[in-house]
Amino acid sequence: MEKTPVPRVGVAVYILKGNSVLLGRRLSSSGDSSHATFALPGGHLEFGESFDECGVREVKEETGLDIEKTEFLTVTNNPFVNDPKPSHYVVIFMRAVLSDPLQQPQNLEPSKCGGWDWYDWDDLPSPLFWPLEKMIKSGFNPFPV
Ligand code: 8DG
Ligand code: MG
Ligand code: MG
Repeated sequence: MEKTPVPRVGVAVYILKGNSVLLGRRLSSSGDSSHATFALPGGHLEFGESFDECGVREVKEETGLDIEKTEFLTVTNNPFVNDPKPSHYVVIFMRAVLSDPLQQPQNLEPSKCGGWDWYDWDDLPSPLFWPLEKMIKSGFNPFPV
């Protein structure tokens, strides 16, 4: 029998450096709505993990970067029900800063990401992953006021 699909929890991290954030181009199956769009580092919350632990772990696994001062920002509900492989994520957005401001990101999961780079908040690349596009268009800003 087919398993009933359920929403999963994602954690995505805005790493802030000056006026910039770290984004990478997602590589997924073509037809998937996120393919080739720019997204934040992040991934799935594991059993027993805190949001902070998940953010720190995913950033380290995907970019090699060490982050600190992780803070919860907001949560969004993201159904990807029209994708070829439908999914649904409740996504926790965090912000953080680099432990060592001189540390450079590495592309540690080249099958999932085309590479990481810093992008000025006022000049973000396109196309953004739609959950990001949507939250930014609604006026969301991850920088401390
Ligand atoms: P894992 O095996 O390392 O745990 O997972 P992953 O391969 O790193 O997962 P992911 O796709 O990067 O993140 C999980 C889901 O979170 C993703 O499929 C959809 C949702 N998500 C958003 N916005 C963002 C975002 O900006 N970045 C990331 N990484 N995930 C996001 O809705
Ligand atoms: Mg990951
Ligand atoms: Mg990821």
